[in-house]
Amino acid sequence: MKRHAILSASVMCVDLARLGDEVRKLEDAGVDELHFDIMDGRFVPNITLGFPIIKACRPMTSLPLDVHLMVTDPTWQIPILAELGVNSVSFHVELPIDAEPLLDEIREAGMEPGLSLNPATDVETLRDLLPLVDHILLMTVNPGFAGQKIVPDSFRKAGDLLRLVGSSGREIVVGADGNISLENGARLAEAGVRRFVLGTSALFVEDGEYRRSIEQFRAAIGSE
Ligand code: S6P
Ligand code: MG
Repeated sequence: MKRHAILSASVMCVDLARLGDEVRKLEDAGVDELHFDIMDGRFVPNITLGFPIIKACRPMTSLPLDVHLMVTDPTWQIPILAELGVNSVSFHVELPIDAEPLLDEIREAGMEPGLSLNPATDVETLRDLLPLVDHILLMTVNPGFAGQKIVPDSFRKAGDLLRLVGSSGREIVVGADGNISLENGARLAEAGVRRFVLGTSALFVEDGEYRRSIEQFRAAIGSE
């Protein structure tokens, strides 16, 4: 039976000068949620989106808003994200912080808690935290920039991660982020990935036909 994959549009790839039009176009095209990359120039060597962009988007759409925090100190951001109407949040498991209370705080604030994992990080680092998360974001490129090439080991790693999640007995959505093209998406879907962050590889392509891109992507990964 075909399952519905969650297609998440990466807002850092839209034409920010036309933010309102872009968000409406993405919703009409059938994306399932919007993905916001928040960076601090320290955890990754770049700075992209921030709170004002999320605030501007919230009243424009009923789509869920997912925030991917690539920052060294996510702790103070959680109440702000909740206030902005964000639906799900992930922060990086590599951070030298106590993840448990932060995951609890995200849930208590009414958002779905998640963890993100860099390409070099072993999936085993997630094991003890699985009871506390609703979703995991597997980075298939080193975070910081759109338009990179997938780290080839990502396919093996996706399989390992899906097996680890399966052993937890919990319903945890595994997503992938970075160079999610039709071909890479299809291979990751086969491994069991269910959420795909779409950027310049499959959605923000030259013709700007978002609806067609979404249909093509769903067909490539066998999503209803
Ligand atoms: C990268 C960020 C991502 C990108 C997305 C771009 O650090 O977390 O969400 O926006 O990966 O996609 P693409 O297809 O250009 O790699
Ligand atoms: Mg991201």
